[in-house]
Amino acid sequence: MATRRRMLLKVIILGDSGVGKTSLMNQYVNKRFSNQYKATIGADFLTKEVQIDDRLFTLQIWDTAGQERFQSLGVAFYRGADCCVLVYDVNVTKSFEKLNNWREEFLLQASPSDPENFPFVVLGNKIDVDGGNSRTVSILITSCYSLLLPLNLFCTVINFI
Ligand SMILES: Nc1nc2c(ncn2[C@@H]2O[C@H](COP(=O)(O)OP(=O)(O)OP(=O)(O)O)[C@@H](O)[C@H]2O)c(=O)[nH]1
Ligand SMILES: [Mg+2]
Repeated sequence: MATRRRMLLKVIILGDSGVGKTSLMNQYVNKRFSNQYKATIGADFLTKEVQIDDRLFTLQIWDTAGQERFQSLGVAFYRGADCCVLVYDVNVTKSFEKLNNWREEFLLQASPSDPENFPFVVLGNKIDVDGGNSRTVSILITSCYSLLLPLNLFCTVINFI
């Protein structure tokens, strides 16, 4: 039986400092969560094997620094990305508004061959905080944003928040 090559998929996680990028990656890969905040310095990756149908993939998940002063590695590692996860904190509107900047910066630096169809995932984190009472970014707004993202109409939505 012919063996098929395992595919490597490179995923970049971007978003403001403190939105929970490192926590998400650790939870997804190691199933561990810590309440302690330790700012990411530079960037680092973890890998995870996933099976989709009968194919095995290795996800190389890059966690990046949200704080500008810690973005010491530059953004050279954006290149060759297969997907970009844009993370915001549902309790911090600013972190949602900043998603466009992260997206634009990513497209600029990664310069994917087909930017209009590049897969982005928008992820609203920290929905548990204060039992949801501190939430400032609604599910509706996020859904609109995600739907309009490929149409390049997202700026309009952001301006209406
Ligand atoms: N309540 C709650 N706290 C969270 C959640 N995700 C992360 N946190 C906390 O939020 C803080 C920041 O999380 P990090 O994962 O370090 O944030 P980050 O986006 O990696 O931040 P930078 O590395 O500075 O870019 C930590 O104290 C986490 O414990 C969540 O879903 N719910
Ligand atoms: Mg981090």
